[in-house]
Amino acid sequence: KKLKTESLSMNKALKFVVHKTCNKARASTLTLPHGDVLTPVYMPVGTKGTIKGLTSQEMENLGCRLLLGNTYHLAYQPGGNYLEKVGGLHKFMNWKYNILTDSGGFQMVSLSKLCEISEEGVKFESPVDGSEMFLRPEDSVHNQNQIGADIMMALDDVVQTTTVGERMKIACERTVRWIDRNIQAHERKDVQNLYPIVQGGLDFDLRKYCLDELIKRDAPGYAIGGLAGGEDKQDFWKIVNYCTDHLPKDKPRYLMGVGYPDDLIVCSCLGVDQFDCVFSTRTARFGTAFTKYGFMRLKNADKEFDLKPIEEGCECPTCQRYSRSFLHNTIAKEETACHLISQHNLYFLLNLMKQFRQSILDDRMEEFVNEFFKNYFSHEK
Ligand code: PRF
Ligand code: ZN
Repeated sequence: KKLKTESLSMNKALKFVVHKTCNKARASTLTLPHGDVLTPVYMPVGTKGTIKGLTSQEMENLGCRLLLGNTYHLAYQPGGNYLEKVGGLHKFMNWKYNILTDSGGFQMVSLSKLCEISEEGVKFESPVDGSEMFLRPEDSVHNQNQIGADIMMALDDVVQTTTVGERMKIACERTVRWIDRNIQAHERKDVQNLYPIVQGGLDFDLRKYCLDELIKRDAPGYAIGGLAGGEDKQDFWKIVNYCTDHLPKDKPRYLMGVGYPDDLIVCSCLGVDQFDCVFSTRTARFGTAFTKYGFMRLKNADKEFDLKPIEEGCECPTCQRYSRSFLHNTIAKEETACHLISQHNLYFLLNLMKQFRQSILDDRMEEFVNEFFKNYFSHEK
């Protein structure tokens, strides 16, 4: 039976130019409808149309040119119809750069107790008011068309990474069956890009099957899903490496849900171009800051009278003005401290990717990576 697949790459909504490589790592420019994005890139997560605690203006000042929204949350609040009416999410949040929206697939894992999956789609029960939302691939794509994201994600069947056996196979095969429904439903191929998501857990044969099927659809870019869910690092790296070995070299690769500083470096070396994760801002709200010497717990007693910035030499707005002591003493009482630490952590990841990229362009990536790991696992503070 011949597959009736529509090509996704006929559009002009995405251009990807690789400027230079070092082994599998790439320094590229991803051109989207709302401007250029230099890759590898970390994409901050603003689930409901705001980055928790930061304004669009602050995100722009940090150098962010591509941020993430979530279809599931936006469909509830403020809703796809509403966003379409006001001219899309860009206008709604006054953001003139690019937006990527996740399909809602991940919520099958994060809200697994509140959802029911069938061949038709996924039924969610709202944790807020108990109301139901049915999300079929068609609904996810329609909502993302209304939101107006520059990059939309296909609805996939996501299961916990460490799942083995039949359920993992079903999820992988369903993700492949759903891809054509996602593509069919996409109404704005000339101005919005749809990325398929490679699933298959930790099983190389399932990954290969999924890769082959999705690559046939000739999409503008591809995501690697189903990782960062509690699996061993060794397994995680091998699957990332396997996927980047098989994905087209001339298209961007997005590793979903990965955002620890050391993982960004390793996976950029393995040829990943885009990352996202809520960890940087979530951990900031609990008082943990990223530094080149590893995580810093600002709540720890030794920070009480420590007048140094989070990281000496950091050029972020937080480190220009505030001390560890100030943050230590205000974390429990003030929203402000959470905002300031989030801002530092986002700057840290955006800047880390910028430095990594520059090291490729300057032919000194190996030195950069060596230096990063020497510091990151040292005992300094
Ligand atoms: N699929 C979708 N979103 C995701 C993931 C996925 O596999 C992950 C990886 N666990 C994070 N976000 N749709
Ligand atoms: Zn800083």
